[in-house]
Amino acid sequence: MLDECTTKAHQCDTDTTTCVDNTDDIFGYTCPCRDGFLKVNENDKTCHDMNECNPPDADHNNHNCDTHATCTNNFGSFECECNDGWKGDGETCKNIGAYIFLNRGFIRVHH
Ligand SMILES: [Ca+2]
Repeated sequence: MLDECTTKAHQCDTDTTTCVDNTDDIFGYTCPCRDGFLKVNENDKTCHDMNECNPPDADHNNHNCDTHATCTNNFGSFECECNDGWKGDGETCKNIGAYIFLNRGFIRVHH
């Protein structure tokens, strides 16, 4: 069996796909997309960045930003950042006023 993936004889784009050897056949391999990438055509050996913030369809609507966060697309992933007046990691944003109220007694203000 020829394993194009380990012999580097494949044409998969290593930035956006992973090479998977076709074990059913002497020749052949596929290039499934890495997470966060999509193919235009089934047999493409290159994938394109998925814009998680503005997904092409409901199946890819998988960003997990808080409703009070801004989603920013980047190559292979995306980022969530809480909007002004909100605080958190972007996946969960709390109103700053409520945050201070809930934590009174041991208020720590992060900048
Ligand atoms: Ca992306």
